[in-house]
Order: sequence, then C-alpha cells, then structure tokens
Amino acid sequence: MWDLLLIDCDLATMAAGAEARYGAIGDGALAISDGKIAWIGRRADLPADFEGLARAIVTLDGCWVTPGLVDCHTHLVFGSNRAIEWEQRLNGATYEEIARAGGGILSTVRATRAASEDELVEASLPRLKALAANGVTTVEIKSGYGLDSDSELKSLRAATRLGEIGDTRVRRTLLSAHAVPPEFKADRTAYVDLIVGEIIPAAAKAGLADAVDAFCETIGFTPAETERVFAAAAAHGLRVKLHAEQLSDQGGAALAARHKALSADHLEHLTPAGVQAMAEAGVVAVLLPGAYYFLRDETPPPVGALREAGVPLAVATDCNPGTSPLTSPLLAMNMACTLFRLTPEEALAGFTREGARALGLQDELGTLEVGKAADLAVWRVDDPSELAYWMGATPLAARFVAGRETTTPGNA
Ligand code: DI6
Ligand code: FE
Repeated sequence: MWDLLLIDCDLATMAAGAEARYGAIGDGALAISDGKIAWIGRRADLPADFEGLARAIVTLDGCWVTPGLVDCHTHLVFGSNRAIEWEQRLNGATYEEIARAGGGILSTVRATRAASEDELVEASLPRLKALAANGVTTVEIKSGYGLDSDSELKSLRAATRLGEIGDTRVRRTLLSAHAVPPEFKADRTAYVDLIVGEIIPAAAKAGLADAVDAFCETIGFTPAETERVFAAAAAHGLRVKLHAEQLSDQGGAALAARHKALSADHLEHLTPAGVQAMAEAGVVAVLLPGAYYFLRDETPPPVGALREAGVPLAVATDCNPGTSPLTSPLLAMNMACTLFRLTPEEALAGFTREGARALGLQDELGTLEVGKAADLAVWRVDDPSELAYWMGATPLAARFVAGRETTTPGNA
C-alpha cells in the first residue's frame, strides 16, 4: 500500500546521469510510503490497479515537482541585523568609523550573546519560513556569532529547535572559528585552545553539531589554526567543511581536501592546484553568489575549471547579516547563473542533488528516486528553467517533508 500517490505532474528528478534535461519525467506519478518515495515513473506506467494501491491520490494540476531544496550553507541564527550599518556605509561612513562604533561582525556577536535561546529562535524563525516558502526542505545552520562556549551551544540549540518547530530539516555546523572574539584579541591562540579543548568536545557530547567549519582567511583563522580545529573535529567523529579562498588564496581548499571535508565554500580565489585537490578528494564546491553580489566582488570562482575537473557544484544562500542577507534560494540560483554562469539546470542541481552531497546526505535526499525521502517542492511553472529565471517570484504551490504536506507556501 502507498500512503499517497501524486499524479498530473511533471517530475524533475535531478537524478545523476539522467539523459533528459533535469532528469525529467513528463506526465509522471510519484508514490509515497513511510515518508519515502516508493514508486516514480510515467503515469502511463503505473500498475493497472494503482487506485487500489494508494490510500490517497492527489492531483497536482500540471505542476512541476522537484526535490525539496537543500540550502547547504547558512548562518541563519543571529541576533539583530546590520541594515542600519549598511545604510551608514552607503551614506559615506568608513569601515573604520563603523568598526570604532562597535559595528561589523562584532555587533552581531554582541546581539547574539545578549539574546536568550528563545529570542534567537524567535528572531530566526521568519528567515527559516522565508526559505521554506521558497521550497527549502533542508537547511544547514552554522553557529559562529556566539564565540564563547555558552553562546555557541545556545546558537546550536536554537538551530535544533528551529528544526523541531519549522517543518524543515536542519543540519547544524559548529563555526566557532569564525572570528576571534574581543576578549581574546591579545591571545588568539588561547581562543583556538578554547575551541579545540572545550567548545568542540561540549558540542559533540551534547549531540548539537553535525559538522565543524572554520573561516580560513587573513581576517579569520590561519591554515595552521584551521588544522587544529579540524583535528579536534575528527577526534570527536565530526566531518568538516571550510570557508576557503573567499577573499584571498590561503590554500584552504587543499587543506579541506586533505581532511576529507564535505565541502569547501566560496572559492573566489581558488587556484588550479586547489581545484585539483578538491577533485581528487571528492570535495563539493559550494558557490555563494549572494555574498559575491552584496560585497560587489569582481573575482568570480573558477567555475569552468571546477566543472571541467568534475567537482560537484552546490549553490547556497549563505544567509547572514553581514555579507549575504539573502533568504531566497531562487534568487541565489538566478545569481549563480548571471554572475557565475551556471546553467539553470546546474543551479537547480546545486540546490538539490549537490546541496545534499555537501551535507553528506546524498543517499537520503536531493533527487527524486525510490528509497529517498519524499521531500518535494511543487512549482507552478511551465519549465524548471523558470526557477532560476524569475527574480523575486515565489512560484511554490506546495511542499512536502518526509511525505507530509507542510505549511501553506507564501503564507509563512
Ligand atoms: N564569510 C562571510 O562572508 C561572512 N562570514 C564568513 O565567514 C561574514 C559574516 C559577517 O560579516 O557577519
Ligand atoms: Fe558563510
């Protein structure tokens, strides 16, 4: 018996190696049992007795069905925001003036530390709902605005609770190596000691982190410091990811490859050697066009070389208050096409199949195939290329997580 059968729809399966564009199945049908995809194919190929096989049949009025979107890189949980500071900069205030007034990333750290866990959940829920209303069914959320044991764990607990209340799957990544907090300014090694000796063990023990990340950059952490963080992650059985080569070449992608990282993210300043290292180690490249756009960056990541080397390309929003206040996966897909020259099909794969791979969830999520979770986005479009084409539209008609239809889209 099937719990649910969806008919009168076109399916963009996004299955790897499929011949049809988007792995499409025209006039398809998809059956769900126990939250998983139990049957998928052309409606004409359904078993003759299909009406007796399904407890319920839903007609989708010719909509397109894609895998639920996977936003594999966000900093969704933070206190306050930096819109006023951004306006001040556009009115001519210098970076130094803003920093002297306590602005920048440290203003978000202050607001995040001051917020209770409940307040963080409340502040972040509208952002989660915005993603969901645009088809996201799985989101990765990083810590990294707490920068002390209590505040980092509080952020991860808030992320966990968002996953429990928001009808969206949440994966949590510990990013304590995001910035050196002010109280450690004179002794950054002591802060890395704290991450390695206290925060990572505590997060692992409490089961609050699925992975560990670091910002390997001149204004972040050195490769040697990143190595220490990665070693501690491995000692606690946690996979790693890395903010690599966003502003300069630090050899971060190769470092990530040596540590069998799930992904290396940003990559604007990635070198050919970095591309090669990622390809050999099977590291996913996560492209973040929202940050590139918001920073008015002019050096795009080497997409052609990554593609040629066979590196999987994921795309994500990087939703954060400083460099990418973006809550639309579809706009991120549009930017990936316009700014980085991905094809619309690559952009959608980046938010489905490859986004799932960047989280190590490729066996469970990211394509429409039998045995995978029935996480679906149903779109009122004539062709899947429209998902990356419209700027600002929300053509989502319905959304399923583990086979269950969730919050009314657009109404979030
Ligand atoms: N890269 C970024 O662009 C953001 N973090 C990171 O590692 C910036 C975060 C912020 O400014 O709040
Ligand atoms: Fe980021």
